[in-house]
Amino acid sequence: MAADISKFTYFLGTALDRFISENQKQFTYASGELSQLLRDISLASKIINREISKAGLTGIAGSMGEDNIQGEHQKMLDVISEFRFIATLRRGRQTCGIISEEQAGIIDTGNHNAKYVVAIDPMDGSSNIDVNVSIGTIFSIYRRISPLGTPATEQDFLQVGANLVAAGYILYGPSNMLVFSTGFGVNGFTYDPTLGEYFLSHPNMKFASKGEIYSINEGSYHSFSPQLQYYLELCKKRKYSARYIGSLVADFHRNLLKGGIYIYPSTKSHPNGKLRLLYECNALAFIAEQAGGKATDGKKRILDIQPYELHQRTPFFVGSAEMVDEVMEILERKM
Ligand code: AHM
Ligand code: MG
Repeated sequence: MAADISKFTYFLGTALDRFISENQKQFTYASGELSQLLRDISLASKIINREISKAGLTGIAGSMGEDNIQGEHQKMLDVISEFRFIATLRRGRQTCGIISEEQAGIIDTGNHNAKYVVAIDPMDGSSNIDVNVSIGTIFSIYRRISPLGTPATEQDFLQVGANLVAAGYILYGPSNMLVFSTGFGVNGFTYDPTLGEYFLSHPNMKFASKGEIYSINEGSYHSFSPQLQYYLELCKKRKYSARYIGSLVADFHRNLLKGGIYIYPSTKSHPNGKLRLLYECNALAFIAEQAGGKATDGKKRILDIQPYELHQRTPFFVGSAEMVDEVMEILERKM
């Protein structure tokens, strides 16, 4: 009789590389370039994961002592992650241009014959780096509009989110995860650092239609609209759990797995909220919709917003469909 080894081992799912090759038909233009681009993103994420895992020892957990182009405090890992992504995408040769949270203009990769542009927040939630709390990377991939053989233009990036070819995030948490969609549902891959590979661990991820978690920085309660304050009181009356890591990727990921809503609203001082449309909200809105959830700016679908500038901000309501619908209905009330 064959020995039963199931007690001593665990099942390893499909490796990312195999998943990509087996699902080539799910890549809108299926000529191999987008597959290679996703492989490049996964490679950069492994390098960044390696840097993060020893950040406290190598002295890269702190600040740069400078602000980025948006006037926000820059951490060393913000800069290192951006460097790694740009270098990997440049070498991968599938991207003609990149925009990033850390730089004002388009980064020309020199690969002018490439078909894709990437909008990326290389290190999101960077205020959590110093305290060893989960952080993430968010990426959006568009097919360029400008002609092949020329540098990427602003118009390549100023496309509605509905045009996304693929998007996803990497969560650097207790384990490292890559979650992405090419428009055929959402799949999550967990990194095995001993093998240096991502394996499919969360196939066909779905938002529950409603949940009992709300994620918002309630410290700013007094600068929210009366309608939003009313919704938050409702959440409390219903004894929903308040969960806010302050790392968008981690908050979004938890709500995706458990059901819930993440809100970064407009405030009196920041009428467009804080989060950026092109490299934060669009990608997560795409994932949310592919997982059966919803994402709006409080009035309209995020993926329908026509961008007019690269670093445009938007209020953001994302998560379980019924929760997003309910808050939208409340926001319309006269109070
Ligand atoms: P960042 O891209 O500069 O890190 O800012 C985005 C982060 C999100 O991850 C997080 O949800 C939010 O900012 C937290 O902001 P706040 O501290 O205002 O609640
Ligand atoms: Mg960010």
